[in-house]
Amino acid sequence: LKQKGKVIWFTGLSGSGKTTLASLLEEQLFELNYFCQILDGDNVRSGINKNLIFTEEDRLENIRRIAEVSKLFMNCGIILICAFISPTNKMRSLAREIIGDEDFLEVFVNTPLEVCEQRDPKGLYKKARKGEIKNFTGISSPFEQPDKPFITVDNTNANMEETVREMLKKILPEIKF
Ligand code: GGZ
Repeated sequence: LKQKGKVIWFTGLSGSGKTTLASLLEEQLFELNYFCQILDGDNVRSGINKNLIFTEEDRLENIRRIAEVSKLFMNCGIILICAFISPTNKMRSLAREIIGDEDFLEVFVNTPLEVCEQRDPKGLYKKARKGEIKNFTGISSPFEQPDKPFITVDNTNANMEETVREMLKKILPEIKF
């Protein structure tokens, strides 16, 4: 492999666009012959983290396991693309600590709550407003903005492909030997 293992860690609200950006980034990295793997709610919370819910304690455990698994893949030279809300500084610091500061590239998807709630692709915000989902990030559970992300993406009305191409320029020097 002509690459270094790294973790590209997306943080942001539900509906902010983390998964879309992660998939586009994966596509562009594959096109350049980089070997990568996406971890997100779909493949992690349905399997290895099936027993976890959305209390602060369980979210921290969710993030801890994801970071440990990421480290194992990363040590094989794989580029991990992780897309989790990871809402607090404590959770992101834990991930950074496990993975190692140099290999942890934090990408903040800074889509405002109003926009995420307007999009509401799965109707979750609506349910959260009605109290049908407890501890919903941004509504009844906190989201702390990261202090010094490696990259901040404001994709409120941007061309996502272009956003990812820009992102890739910053990421590539980090993952080449
Ligand atoms: C936030 C929730 C909740 C609550 C279910 N709060 O937009 P989605 O649906 O597809 O992605 C969200 C996903 C968040 O899981 P994470 O593992 O990323 O969260 S964390 O990092 O905080 O552990 C959302 C769905 O799960 N979902 N209930 N209460 N999002």
